[in-house]
Amino acid sequence: MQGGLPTDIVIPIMGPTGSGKSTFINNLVGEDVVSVSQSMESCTTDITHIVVDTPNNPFFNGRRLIVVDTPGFDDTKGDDLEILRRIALWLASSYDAGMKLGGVIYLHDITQPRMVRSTRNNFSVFNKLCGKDAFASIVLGTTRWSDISLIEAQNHLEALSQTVWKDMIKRGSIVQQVDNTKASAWLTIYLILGRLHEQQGTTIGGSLEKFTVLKIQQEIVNLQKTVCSTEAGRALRSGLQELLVEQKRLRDAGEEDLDDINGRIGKTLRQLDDLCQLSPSCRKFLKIFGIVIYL
Ligand SMILES: Nc1nc2c(ncn2[C@@H]2O[C@H](COP(=O)(O)OP(=O)(O)OP(=O)(O)O)[C@@H](O)[C@H]2O)c(=O)[nH]1
Ligand SMILES: [Mg+2]
Repeated sequence: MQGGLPTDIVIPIMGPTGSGKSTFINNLVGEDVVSVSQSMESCTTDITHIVVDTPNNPFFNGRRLIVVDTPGFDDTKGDDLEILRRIALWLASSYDAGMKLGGVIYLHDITQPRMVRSTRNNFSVFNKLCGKDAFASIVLGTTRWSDISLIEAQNHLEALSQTVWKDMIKRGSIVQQVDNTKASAWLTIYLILGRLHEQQGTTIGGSLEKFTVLKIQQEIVNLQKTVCSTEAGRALRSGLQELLVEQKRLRDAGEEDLDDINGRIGKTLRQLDDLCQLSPSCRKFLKIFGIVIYL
């Protein structure tokens, strides 16, 4: 990102399509700075950073706050690898430029009765992208509480906390209800800043020395890995594997119209090929899946 300062505090907003990431940012800023979806279609396609005016208080100590709007991984369009590549490169280059990550906000729509496959995939990639050491700097924010009954929302939250979120919560992730208001958005930011101070034993206003580093940042910048061979890249490849299994199942069942599934596999493979240009191990991976011959 151009114009980044080493004193900036960066907080990416992640989560599935429609979970309210762009809405959160607009609430934080107090005006519509990023576009919000009017339907279930995914809306944000580019990674956008927004420099937010920060209050003159000891939480910020004159530092700028930069929130990052990200596209949700959502395998309905098969663009997940490309999205991951862009998010990973953005995170890596900001880390390389010395910008500091305060933590990450992951938003989840609480009206969802269960984790649908795309949401589960999304969370699995997110989880790997962050790495266990960063879990304590993550807010798992739940949105749209007013859209269903309180008891229903509480049941959904309980189910999440007992399953997919369990490990992250055990390792310190903060679970927070995020309402569609400015106050709620700011409270969520303050929770992250408070956690940063807590982690290094300083009081609010004290100088911050240590910041959050995500696993993918370490992997790419410190270990010079390509995106494809990172843990998160591996999680996405397992999505491809699922498609391949489905393709086989359809073929075994005598299904003749395989255009849709073949199209999705072809698109994913092309993205993977593009993503892995520099990585011999990924080329090997493509060869192992000689299934390309079915296309
Ligand atoms: N009732 C309610 N609606 C919300 C809330 N947050 C978001 N929405 C609505 O949900 C829809 C999707 O919100 P977005 O902010 O575009 O979601 P997003 O996570 O940015 O989605 P992508 O950009 O597609 O990844 C919009 O119609 C919002 O008005 C919330 O807390 N409560
Ligand atoms: Mg959006």
